[in-house]
Amino acid sequence: MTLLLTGAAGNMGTLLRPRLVRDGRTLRLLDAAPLTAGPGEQAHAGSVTDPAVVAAAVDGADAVVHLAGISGEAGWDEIVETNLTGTRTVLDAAVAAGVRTVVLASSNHAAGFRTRADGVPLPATVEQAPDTYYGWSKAAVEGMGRLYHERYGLTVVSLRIGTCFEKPRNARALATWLSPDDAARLVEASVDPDTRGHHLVWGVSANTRRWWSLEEGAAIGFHPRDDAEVFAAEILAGGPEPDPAAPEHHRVGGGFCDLPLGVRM
Ligand code: 15L
Repeated sequence: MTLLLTGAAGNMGTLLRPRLVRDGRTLRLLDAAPLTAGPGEQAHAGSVTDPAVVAAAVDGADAVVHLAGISGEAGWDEIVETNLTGTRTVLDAAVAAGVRTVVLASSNHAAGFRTRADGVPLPATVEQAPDTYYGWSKAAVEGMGRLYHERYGLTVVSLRIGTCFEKPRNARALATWLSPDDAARLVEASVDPDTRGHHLVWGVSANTRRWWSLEEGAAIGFHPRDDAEVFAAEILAGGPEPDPAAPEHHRVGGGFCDLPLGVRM
């Protein structure tokens, strides 16, 4: 089985690589930034907006995990070029190469203005409400995934990823954290040959303070095991409990909802 990771040198790519390498699998890595392939890996250099580069990387792949993109607020042109043109290039190449499954890294910020008032647990299919140009680009990526599924029968799993770092870093992330191990479980469930069709799933761990639904993930076999609560004492450091009614904790996108539009973070 050959699995292509775009954006393999980025934050999530770096966390996922060692967790996705296994016997019988070639992990193909694509990034514009330099990469050194380890055992079981193959490196491809270049941009996801370059059709020739992407076609070569996708050739022979069974599934693509498309992580490449700008991962926070930025100027309009760079967001459109990298996140939208990049995703279109990857989807076109996947269809041309007969790839079975494309996993799209969306973000909670596609629905950043949704709140606890929209449902607890909040369905992964809750209507989009982007909080930034970045969140809007992820909403568009989800729509593009749906388009390519409907047109070409490609299996597409869009992941509304929460906060994926080695450890949660603030009180909000006690609810929104996606542990690296759970991120790998989510990718494995998404690329499993039994997962077919179109799916929209929250990328979140089994956090005690989670308020986003795990139901859609469970439907494709994603069963997270980690809980950010083990870091709660360290993060809250004896301070007050976070107020779920405060905007940071009430809105899906937290502080992104107040960022100036188009300004790189
Ligand atoms: C995201 O989409 C970002 O890529 C990441 O850096 C975090 O800010 C995350 O959302 C979050 O909401 O915590």
